[in-house]
Parts: sequence; structure tokens; C-alpha cells
Amino acid sequence: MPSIVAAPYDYSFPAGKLALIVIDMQRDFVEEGGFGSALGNDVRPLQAIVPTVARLIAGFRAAGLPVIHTREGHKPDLSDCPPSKRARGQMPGSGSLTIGDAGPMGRILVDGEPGNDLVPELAALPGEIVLLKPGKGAFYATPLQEILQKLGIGHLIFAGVTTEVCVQTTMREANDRGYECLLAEDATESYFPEFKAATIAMIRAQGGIVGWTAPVEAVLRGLA
Ligand code: C5J
Repeated sequence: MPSIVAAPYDYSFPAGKLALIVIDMQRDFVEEGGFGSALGNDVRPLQAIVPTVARLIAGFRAAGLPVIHTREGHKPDLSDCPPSKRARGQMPGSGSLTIGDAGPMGRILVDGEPGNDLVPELAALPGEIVLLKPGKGAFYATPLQEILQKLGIGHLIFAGVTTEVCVQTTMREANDRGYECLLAEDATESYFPEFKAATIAMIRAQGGIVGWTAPVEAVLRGLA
């Protein structure tokens, strides 16, 4: 079985049965004027991982393995956005823009608005799956579980943003459903470096209680 040099120990996967899930590499989080910056965050660390995520995606495409993208977003009428989520987006001192409000890239975190698109460098290819997810986890209120079952996938590599919110939530959802999960350490980022470091430590603690972590270079070597 092919394997990837990872922590807490090597990650083995059945050839041809591995998929990449790229979480929420959308303009809302990565570019100025979206949800991330409306909450008062510096988006530059997230912009910095775009070339690394692109290399990881290219490796999966070259290996003929599925690449699944997600976008966090809501229907224009916000019927899938709990009032609690909208209310908590209103950070004092951050200009009070929240989900559904008109921002510099259209309505914040709303499907179909320019800010909700994937960043152009990481656009999905025709035929690749792009899931719109209203929650932090990609399994909640989406067909992800059925899609993976249809593809016969039991092993998942994760990339995207933010490490401790949507990436970690989705990894934990996947782990509970029996998927073997690995987080690509340098293809994920947070607005808070200490949260990223803590998430990586938590995932691989206790013998890989949530899964494995490895740098993109090691993942690409494993695919080759
Ligand atoms: C957040 C995400 N941070 N994609 N969403 O609200 O992590």
C-alpha cells in the first residue's frame, strides 16, 4: 500500500482510493473585503498558502484522484443561516458587516456573490465537485457523505481555511464517520497562528485521535 511520511506515524492509503478536500478557499476568507476581513482579521497569511494549495491540487489532478472543493455560503434569503450565526458575525469595532450584508465583493457569505467564489488561482476544473456548505463542517446539510460513498473513498487529505474552524470541524466529522484523515500542514491556515499550531497538535495527539498531519511535499511524494 502506498504511504505518506506523516505524524504521528506513516499514513497508508489504498492506491486510487484517496480524495482531496479543499475547504473554503473562497474570496470571502482570503481577500480584503470579505467575511474574514469584516471580522477584523488580517487575510495575508491565508493569501500566502494559495500557491501551496495549488501545488497540492495539481498533484491530485496529475494522479487522477478526486478533488472536492467547498465554499461556506448561504442562500440569498438566508433561510439556511441560523440567526445565532449571523448575530455572532457582528464584531464590535469591525465595521459591523455580517453575513448577508452588502460588502465590497457583494453580499457577505452569500451564494452567487463575487466574494463567495473560490479564489481564481484555485478555481475548480469542469467536472470537479464544488459543495456549498451552510455550516462549518462540510458534512452538515450537504451530500458529501453520499458522494464519497459513491466514489468508494475512505481516505481523505484536507487543505484550506481556516484550520481550527471549518477544516478541523470537517476533519472531526469525517473521523466520526470512519474516514482516515490527513491534514496538509502548509496548505491550511488560520488568522491566529496559535490556533493553527494547536489544531495540528490536537489532530495527531494520542496516536492520531483525529488523524494525521504532513507537509504538502510529503503528500506529493506519497502520491508519486
Ligand atoms: C470561518 C471557515 N472561519 N471556513 N469559516 O468562519 O473556517
